[in-house]
Amino acid sequence: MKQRECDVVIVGAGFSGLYLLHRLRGLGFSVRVFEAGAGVGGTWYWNRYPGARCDVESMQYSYSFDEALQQEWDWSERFAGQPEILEYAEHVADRFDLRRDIEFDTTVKSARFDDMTGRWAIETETAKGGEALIAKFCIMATGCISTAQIPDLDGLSEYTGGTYHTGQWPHEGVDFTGQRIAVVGTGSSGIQAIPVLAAQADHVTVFQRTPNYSLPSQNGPMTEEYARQWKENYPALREEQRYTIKGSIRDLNDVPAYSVSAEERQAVYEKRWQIGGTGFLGAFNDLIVDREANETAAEFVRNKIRQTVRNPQIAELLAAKGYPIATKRICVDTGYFETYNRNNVALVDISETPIEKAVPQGLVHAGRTYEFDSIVFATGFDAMTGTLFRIDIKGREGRALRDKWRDGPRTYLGLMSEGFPNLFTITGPGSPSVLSNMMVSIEQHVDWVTDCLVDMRSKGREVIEPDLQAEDDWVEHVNVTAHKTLYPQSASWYMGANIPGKPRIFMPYIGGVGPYRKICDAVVADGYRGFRFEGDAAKEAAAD
Ligand code: FAD
Ligand code: N01
Repeated sequence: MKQRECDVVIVGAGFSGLYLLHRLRGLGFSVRVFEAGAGVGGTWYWNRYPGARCDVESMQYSYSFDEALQQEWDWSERFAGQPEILEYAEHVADRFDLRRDIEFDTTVKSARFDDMTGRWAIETETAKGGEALIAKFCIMATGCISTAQIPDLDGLSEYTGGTYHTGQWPHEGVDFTGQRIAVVGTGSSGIQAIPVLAAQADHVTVFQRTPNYSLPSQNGPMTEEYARQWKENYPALREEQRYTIKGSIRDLNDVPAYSVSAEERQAVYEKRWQIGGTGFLGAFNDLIVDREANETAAEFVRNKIRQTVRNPQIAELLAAKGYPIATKRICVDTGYFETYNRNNVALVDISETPIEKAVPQGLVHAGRTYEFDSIVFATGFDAMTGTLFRIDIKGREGRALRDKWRDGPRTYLGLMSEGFPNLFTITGPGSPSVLSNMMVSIEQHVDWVTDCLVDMRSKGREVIEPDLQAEDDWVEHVNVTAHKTLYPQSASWYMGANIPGKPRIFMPYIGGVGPYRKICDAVVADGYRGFRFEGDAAKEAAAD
């Protein structure tokens, strides 16, 4: 294997990797990006299932780092669909000439820290072989929900029809016309895909393990006026976004649910329902901390389902119960519940009895064999840690990341883990990441990391690593903060509950995007409190 060297290796060319490359290259670092896919865009490259769409408004789910970019790009809808977001990622890659430093169809298999040299040895794999590369810094821009999860069903390899996962959708699309199809899973992906699949296929059978709360997007074409309002005020609005709790500007009603009458509460929910999107959850300020308050929102959504779905038994099966609304990732849909009024859609409740097995002609559940031409798995991802664990990451003294994180991820600020010097994670566990508008969280992490690398270079510092105590304190803080909310009460992928055997730990940081940013900034202002450095002491003294 030939060996090259560079300052920074970035793994992943989604929105995190692209912005990292742009910033670091502009600052004079030598950078290589490795991307398993054949193109840029990450999530939006892989998740091409019909109906895939963003649920953060387009004007907010976009980069803020370049004023000309945000002025020149026009979004066609209030909530952009996957093809348009992918087009945007491709535009960014071309506009900033990023592709020349990205190696596509290249999977990073291992990253090992060499204690003697203080460098990372990275090994890649391609169809033609692989390569070893030495880098001072390694940045995992590998995404939080990028490793698709297909259930380990007995007999699946003998099934003779087509099988698809929403997160690994064929680029050429799939024509389901005239087919009987199964959809397994009713999370955000399933809920987006089912109405579109039902319009195309002959028949759709949905296998539902847990019903989900879903809000209507009320999506529509972007109006010129709305886009203009944003574009004229982008700098101020972007700054405001950065200090919000969710990374999005939403109308938050800062009063508790029970501070108003039942009628008024209904009216508040109804108004937000009609506006559409996740703004519904801003109806009252205690919905994620007070179970009774939460129940008022949950029951409102259930009643909407009961009003929409004609068959009362199906409506009751679809109405989520037993866990608070928003504690599993809230879904946003276009005509999801209405789809169950179609003659060609059936719902199978598998909450009590799991799918037994696959057979050559379909799936067996509760003793009945269902025949399908295709099965669509909308069964989610091994989130937050799964993608990192698929890379053989070894830190000081050969310690494996998967061993260190055996009982749950351990990071300082979601940025680094003790024992793994010069290894950063963008939107890693322990940061707001998946609880936020991720564009805002991505930009904040990329800026923090690149500023850190510039600071180290100016001071002659070679190695950065968090202190164990700082990390332990942060892990504790992340945990305590989560348990002040209702989130840990549901079996969500935030808790690792969708993967058999995964530790049940609330992985993202729920303290909010703005407060978290302030913490990260204060750490820097305090001389990178909680981190230690190795390097050129003389140069450092001169720089200070
Ligand atoms: P990703 O986009 O996941 O990119 C990571 C890249 O790393 C991938 O291309 C992957 O191939 C590559 N990679 C991973 N491991 C390796 C390896 N070992 N070697 C080489 N390459 C590797 N967020 C929101 O804020 N709002 C939304 O509405 C929203 N909608 C979503 C809808 C879907 C269907 C999904 C799945 C996610 C959604 N998200 C949303 C989250 C979304 O993942 C982020 O918004 C954002 O796109 C993440 O960008 P990223 O670059 O950090 O990661
Ligand atoms: O995955 P999920 P997803 N047998 O894990 C079921 C983002 N996203 O791809 O709830 C039967 O949410 C599982 O059941 P249960 C967003 O962050 C955003 O839909 O575990 N069923 C569940 O119903 C989202 O949260 C958008 O009981 C099984 C479903 O499969 C994240 O990506 C759109 C099963 C998986 O739901 C992941 O969403 C799409 C089994 N063995 C995605 N295993 C937006 O609109 C799992 N399930 C922004």
